[in-house]
Amino acid sequence: MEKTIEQIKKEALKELEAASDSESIKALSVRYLGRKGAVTQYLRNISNLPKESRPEAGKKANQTKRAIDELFKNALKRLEAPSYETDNRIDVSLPGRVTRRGSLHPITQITQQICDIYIRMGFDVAEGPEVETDYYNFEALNIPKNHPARDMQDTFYISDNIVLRTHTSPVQPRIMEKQKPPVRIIAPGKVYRCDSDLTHTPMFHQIEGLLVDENVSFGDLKGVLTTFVHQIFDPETSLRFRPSFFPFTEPSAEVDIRCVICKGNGCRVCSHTGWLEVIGAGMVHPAVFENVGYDTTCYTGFAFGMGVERIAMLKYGIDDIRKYFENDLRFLRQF
Ligand code: 2NM
Repeated sequence: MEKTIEQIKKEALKELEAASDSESIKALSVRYLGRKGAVTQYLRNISNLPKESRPEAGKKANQTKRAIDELFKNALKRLEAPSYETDNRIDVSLPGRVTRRGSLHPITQITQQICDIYIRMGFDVAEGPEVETDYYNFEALNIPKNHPARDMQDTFYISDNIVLRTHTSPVQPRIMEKQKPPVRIIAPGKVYRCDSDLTHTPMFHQIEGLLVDENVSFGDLKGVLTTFVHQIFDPETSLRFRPSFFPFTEPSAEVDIRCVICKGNGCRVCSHTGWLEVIGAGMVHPAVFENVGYDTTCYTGFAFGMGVERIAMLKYGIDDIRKYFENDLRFLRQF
């Protein structure tokens, strides 16, 4: 008597169980499902059955064929899949994968270095809001209503009376309103101006300083800034103080240093002048003291401000300010 399809399946399963590698499973597949395979033969013989039983027998045989095929395929897949034993064994003697340590952004590093120098000279670090009122950003600092800095083209306005601070100076009147002299503070932080080209970004960093006490002179200002320049650049660096103008200081000065790139011989960085402008400074204008309620008959003070990006560019020889803000790790990892 011919074998039933169930018997064929049973035998196939038994043989599959005994097959231990993919080659023998493939051979089994040929023996059962191939052109001359047992299942194929069985299907062919259905045409010899009585007409009434053919559809039922055909259906059942095809189902069984698919079931056997699936079993073979799954068995093959299991054999070929990577197993913990053969492929994923952990070699505990391999060196570990090192996670690269991040580092502080160069602007953060220079900000900390600058602050450290002033902290050692007795200054405290003060901070204030980046979204500032028109009063503290301009009015309290003696910057008149028609001053070009207040123009929409230079200042980001949030509303009529609220701006993104254009300098860190507003921190100074905020502190002076709360604290009587002596005051010795530096204010580091982000500032914003409508400006964007090779040498300007709409956000940049400033550090401003303020010292108020009895008998503070321009000589004290020169001493503090000379000490600062000698510590951040080189103790041999010469300085020069040129007359200038700021609404919040009188007299005012631009502080130049001997070019750190060419040592004064003239190069592109210093526009062949041998000097670099790095700090603005002056004696605090009496109007600023009056705005915060300081007695101008007994107190004087000086203030100064510098751009952190510029100091970092000169210190590290960076030629394009935009490099700070592109987040290119090849640049950032150098610091
Ligand atoms: C500068 C230059 C000169 C400055 C003045 C004041 C304040 F509030 F005391 F009046 N803060 N910062 C100042 C003075 C800033 O930056 C180039």
